[in-house]
Amino acid sequence: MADYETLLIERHDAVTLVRLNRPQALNAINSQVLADLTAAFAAYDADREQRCLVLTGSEKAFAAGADIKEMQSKGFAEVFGTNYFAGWERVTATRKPWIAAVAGFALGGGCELAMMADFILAADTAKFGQPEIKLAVAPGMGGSQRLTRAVGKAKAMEMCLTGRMMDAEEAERASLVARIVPAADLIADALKTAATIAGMAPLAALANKEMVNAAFETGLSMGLLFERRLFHSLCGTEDKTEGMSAFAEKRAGVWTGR
Ligand code: CO8
Repeated sequence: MADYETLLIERHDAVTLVRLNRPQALNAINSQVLADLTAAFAAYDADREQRCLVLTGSEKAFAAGADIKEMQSKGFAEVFGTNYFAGWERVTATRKPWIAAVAGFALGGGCELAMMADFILAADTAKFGQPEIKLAVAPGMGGSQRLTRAVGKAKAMEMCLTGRMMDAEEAERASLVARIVPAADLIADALKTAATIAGMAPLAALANKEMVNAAFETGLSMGLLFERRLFHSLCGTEDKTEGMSAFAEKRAGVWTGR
């Protein structure tokens, strides 16, 4: 397993656990974090043994934003000229499932990174926000788009314009997170949830992820067609034959990934 300057990686059978590890900066996301996450997610996607990934931070902070100290001296010419922080598509292009397990602060780029996940599990200590306006800037890693799609215009607009934080309960009510978990149980719960996903037929996991994501990218009729065609495709897999036989024979399916 590769070593990363800003990440700690553990393997739990078919689940990869990635911890952001810049405690001195509350896991603020700098260019090195982006490079490390890009490499770690590519390695996960390419590893046939790994079936689900959990991304987490510390008890105090998932990530308190993009690194303000890195951005402090950068002007327009530099950030526009270098397309600063433009590599996130390589993280969101991850084909296999991944979960963000959020405790403490998920602010600015931290909230935006969590929203890149397939879903968020929140500790009861989680706090979400897009406080960039207080720095006289705005979200830049997808927050204005993903937060609005997740919670709707009114709440997203209020969050972005006031910079206020949303606690875990409000985030669950607003459908930003899938579930709230007691902080002490967050990692165990996330690993268990990930193990459940890792136990599914691999091609079905890819297809389920692709079709739910299509709901954000397409209109309803194209989305429904895409879903049906992917369903049809899964009917060509060995695992579908096995899954339906196993159900009829009252036993657990054994997957080959074909
Ligand atoms: N960047 C750099 N350092 C940070 C950050 C950050 N985002 N957040 C915290 N730190 C550092 C602090 O400077 C401090 O370092 P030091 O000990 O050297 O002074 C250390 O982490 C601990 O932080 P605090 O002492 O402030 O801890 P508190 O518990 O008092 O406060 C808070 C916690 C409320 C989370 C506070 O740290 C805070 O407000 N942080 C900044 C939150 C923020 O504004 N985030 C948004 C940043 S902008 C952004 O994310 C833009 C994303 C899009 C970029 C796209 C480019 C194209």
